[in-house]
Amino acid sequence: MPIRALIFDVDGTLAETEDYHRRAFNQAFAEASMDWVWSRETYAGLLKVAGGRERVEANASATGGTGIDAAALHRRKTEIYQTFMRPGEIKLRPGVERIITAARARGLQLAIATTTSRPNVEGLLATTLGADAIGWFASIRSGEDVSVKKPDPEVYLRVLDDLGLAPRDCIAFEDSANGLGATSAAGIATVVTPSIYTAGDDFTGATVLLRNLDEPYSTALFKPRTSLSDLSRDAADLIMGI
Ligand code: XBP
Ligand code: MG
Repeated sequence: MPIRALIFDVDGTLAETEDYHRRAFNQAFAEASMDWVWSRETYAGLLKVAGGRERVEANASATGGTGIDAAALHRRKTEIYQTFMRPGEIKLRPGVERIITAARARGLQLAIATTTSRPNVEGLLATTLGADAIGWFASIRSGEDVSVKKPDPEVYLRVLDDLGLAPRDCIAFEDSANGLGATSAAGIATVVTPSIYTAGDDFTGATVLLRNLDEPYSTALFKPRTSLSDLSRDAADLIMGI
C-alpha cells in the first residue's frame, strides 16, 4: 500500500523555532513587568508541557505565581513571535524543503499537525517557503483545533479525518517525545529528527531516528532491524530522498 500523505509537526521539526518561542515568552513577561526570565535550561524542562499557554500556567503553579493572565500573556507572546518570522532569520531544517518538494512532485498530500498556534504556522511557512506554501497543505491542524494537546493523538486524528486517510496511508515527522507519543497513539509510522531542545528525549517507538532529513539512512541513529519494518518501499525512498 503506497504512502499517500506526509504529516509534519512544526516546532523543532520544520525548523529550530523553539528558542524563538522562548525569547518571545521572555519579552512578553518583561513587557508585563514580570520577573520571569526563562533560561534555555529552564525552558528545556518546561517543554514537557505542550502548548504555550499551558506552559505559562504550569510555571505559575510551580512557582506559586498568582494573578497571572496566561491567556493574555500568550496572545502577546504570539504577536512577538510573529515579528521574529523574517526571511533569512528562520530557516527550515536540512532536508525539509527537499522532502516537501519530492512529495508534491509525487502527488502526495501534505499536512501539518502541531501544538503551536495557527498564526505561527502560517508565519513560518510564508517566511521559509513563500506566500503560496500554505496552500500546499491539504490539512493544517494546530493548538486551537484540539481539546487536548500532544502527546494526546487528537491533532493527528483530526488531520487523518480531514485527509480521509487511515494511519497506514501516512508518515509523520516529529522531533519530540510528546510528538512521538501522539503519532504512536494515532498509529502513524514516524520519522523522528531530534531538535536542539529534544535531543535527550526517549524515542522508543520511532520508525526511523535520523539526525536530520538529509542524513543518509545508512547512518541513522536508529533504524528497524529488518528493512523499514512495515513501511513500503515508496515511503523508504521518500524518507531517504532517493
Ligand atoms: C511545540 C510546542 C508549542 C511551542 C509554543 O509545538 O509545544 O507549544 O513551544 O507554541 P509542535 P504556542 O507540536 O509544533 O512541536 O505558544 O503557540 O503554544
Ligand atoms: Mg515539535
